[in-house]
Amino acid sequence: MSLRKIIALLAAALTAAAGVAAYAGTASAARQGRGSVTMTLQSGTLDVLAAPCGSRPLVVDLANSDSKGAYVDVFITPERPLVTSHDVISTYVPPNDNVVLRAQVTAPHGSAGGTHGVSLRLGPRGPQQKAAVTVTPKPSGPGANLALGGPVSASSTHGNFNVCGGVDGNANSEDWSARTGWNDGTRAVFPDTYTVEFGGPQPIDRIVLYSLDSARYPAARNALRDFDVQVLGGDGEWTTVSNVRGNALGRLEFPLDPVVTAKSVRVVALASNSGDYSRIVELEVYQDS
Ligand SMILES: [Ca+2]
Repeated sequence: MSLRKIIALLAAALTAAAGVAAYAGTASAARQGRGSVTMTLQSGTLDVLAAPCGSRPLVVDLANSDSKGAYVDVFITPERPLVTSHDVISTYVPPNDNVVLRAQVTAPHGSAGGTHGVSLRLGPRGPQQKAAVTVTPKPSGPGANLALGGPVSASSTHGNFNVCGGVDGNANSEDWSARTGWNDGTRAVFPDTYTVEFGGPQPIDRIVLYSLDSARYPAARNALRDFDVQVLGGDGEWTTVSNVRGNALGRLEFPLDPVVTAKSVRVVALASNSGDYSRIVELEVYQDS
């Protein structure tokens, strides 16, 4: 945490203790025209997938043009079925500086497609902005990637990564630094598992695994080396559909013939080429027919 943030939190705590309305400074500054905090939505549109890993952040920039710091509240009101990570975000904006806020927008699994608004208001009576959020239902049926958006779980996840990274629809290893992958959290300890569920038995006929393979992090030194691909059948038993040993490729495809009915697919990582972590850029499970 930066010194500025620590000071801001301490100041916010003191203000709260003194019973001072957190937004008073801003509203009054705006009225008096001596500089104030302005709110800018970084993008007025957002696409979310109606799945556990399908949420996306609304990014709000608060800029203070005054020579005095200000405490502000941003009130966030989503239209149904949208859910936001916060109803209100309170923050200190230092003088002549800006603060970036993020509120995660989620459409619950099973939501219908459509466009819905999220309104953001600076202070209880301040200026309002609206973001348009387009909800896409989770794909199903022939040709669908059933893994997209999860739900997904892992034996562990490194603190710099998100378990959703392996089912976020981005299979490009060049985006690894943007956290589009899963990295386990137990260094040099194996096995590690990464599991995606389908919410019920589904016929599946192809699994595609993207392990880390970029110009900077080539597969021969970073991809999963030894791993098993397993499916969970309707009987609750895990079955291994492929044993991979000595892999040095970034992308591997596992056709299932005949078609398998599975509730879940998991990768059990036994060793990686780097020797430290298991890394999956994307796991895809297809229902082709
Ligand atoms: Ca990904």
